[in-house]
Amino acid sequence: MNVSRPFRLVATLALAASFVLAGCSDDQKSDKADHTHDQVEIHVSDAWVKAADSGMTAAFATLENDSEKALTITKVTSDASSDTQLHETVTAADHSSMMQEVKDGFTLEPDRMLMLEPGGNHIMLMDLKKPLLPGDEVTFTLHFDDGSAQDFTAVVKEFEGANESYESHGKKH
Ligand SMILES: [Cu+2]
Repeated sequence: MNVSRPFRLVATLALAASFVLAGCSDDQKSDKADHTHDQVEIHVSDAWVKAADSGMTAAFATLENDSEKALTITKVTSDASSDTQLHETVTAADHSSMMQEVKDGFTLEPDRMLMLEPGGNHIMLMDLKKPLLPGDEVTFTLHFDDGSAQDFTAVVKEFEGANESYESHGKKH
């Protein structure tokens, strides 16, 4: 199946990366820091958005911090929505899950991955400007706490799961 392949590849690379890191010398680390100075520091893969006609939807991706320092994503913006938020899924006292905005953003430690996925952390598009149809591409900009920013593109897909949580979430706003 096509969809599962990139995910498996990323997971395998991440395992390999953490294994190599354990034996990494200081020289190699400083080389890498110089090398990535002016380059993309978050590696984004498997980026997609749940198709929706209007209102809210969510975007998901695998983010990997390729730099040597912790990076905090303070906000995400997109042309597709007038209001875009970073959300986490938490378990309430009654064991139901609900989503809420992450006020402090997402922090990625060096060489760590952040999975944005249905039922977990995600990017919430609060107010779509136009319908997002399967196959459309949406550009997002990640804004970091040091003032830098990075774009990535996500493809729109049909997704049947997680409808209930998105709807209950919407009533809170
Ligand atoms: Cu949400």
